[in-house]
Amino acid sequence: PLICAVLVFIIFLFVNCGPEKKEPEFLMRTALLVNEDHSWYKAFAYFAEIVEERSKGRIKVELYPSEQLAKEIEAIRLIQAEVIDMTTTGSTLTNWFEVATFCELPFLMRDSTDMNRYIKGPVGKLMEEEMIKKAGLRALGHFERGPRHLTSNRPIRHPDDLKGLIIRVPNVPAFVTTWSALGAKPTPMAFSEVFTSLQQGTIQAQENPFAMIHNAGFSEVQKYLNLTGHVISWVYPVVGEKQFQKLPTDLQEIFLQAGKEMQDYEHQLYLENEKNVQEELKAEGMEFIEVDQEAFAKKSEKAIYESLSPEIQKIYRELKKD
Ligand code: CS2
Repeated sequence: PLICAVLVFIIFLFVNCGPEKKEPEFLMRTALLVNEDHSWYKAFAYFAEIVEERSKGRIKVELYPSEQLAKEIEAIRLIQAEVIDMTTTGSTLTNWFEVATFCELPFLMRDSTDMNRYIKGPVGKLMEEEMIKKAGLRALGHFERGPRHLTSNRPIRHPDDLKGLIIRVPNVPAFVTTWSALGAKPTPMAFSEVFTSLQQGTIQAQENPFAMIHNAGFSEVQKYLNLTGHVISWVYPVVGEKQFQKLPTDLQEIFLQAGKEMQDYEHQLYLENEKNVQEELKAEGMEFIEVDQEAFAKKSEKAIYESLSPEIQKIYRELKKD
């Protein structure tokens, strides 16, 4: 009887010491490039909150900032292997299917009107289909970004000033083509490695929108913000298609609806941030440099066009016409 009593007590302890809350049925692990201060992180935090609440705790979305969980390319592979579940991505998907190049093709889009036309038009539709078919990812919306500019430690006004400059680019073929044609030495590298590499001098420059330059603290290691505005772009918040298909229909609906709300929420944060971010970068000591943008476009246009397959060149010509 004593042994029985002890056993019952042990079982009692075991049952009662478990976690208070019941485990979620679906855990969505999310790899983000940016840190907690960036609008993408905040938008995902908002998404996590509404999804958890509306699913009554059946879905939990866990966020890992600053590429702690995985770098962009790796994150895509891990989502495909169902090890993790969500991330943000865009032109990097060119490594899986070519039409993704239009998310971020230098000197093509002029402004956010062009961008929205692309996203909602045939190119955007094709991209979302290919994303599912070729990369196993489902877009939950899109995040608009500001133009990308070049940062460096010597002022760059004209492509001639780029000679030999080692510049980090994301793992995107069109970026390597563009900066090579412009006379620089592009080096593809994951975002989370950029700060340290700039600090150590293994790279001398990088390019990104204001929000990202600010978020990553590049003003600590870069003096000049050269207003190249070479590309307007967007990224998609994505979930693995297999993971999405495993959700029951009611939860899929919650997920998609929350995705739309995340997009709107992020857009508000993006617009808010754009208002002050330039001043903040200047206050941190960055010097803004006016650039001969036309010269950059002219020098690289042909190489960019020729690097595309005939099928993508055809879409490119149509987009340019409108
Ligand atoms: C980022 C990425 O790594 C970077 O510099 O700005 O988001 C980049 O734009 C990727 O190409 C998006 O797929």
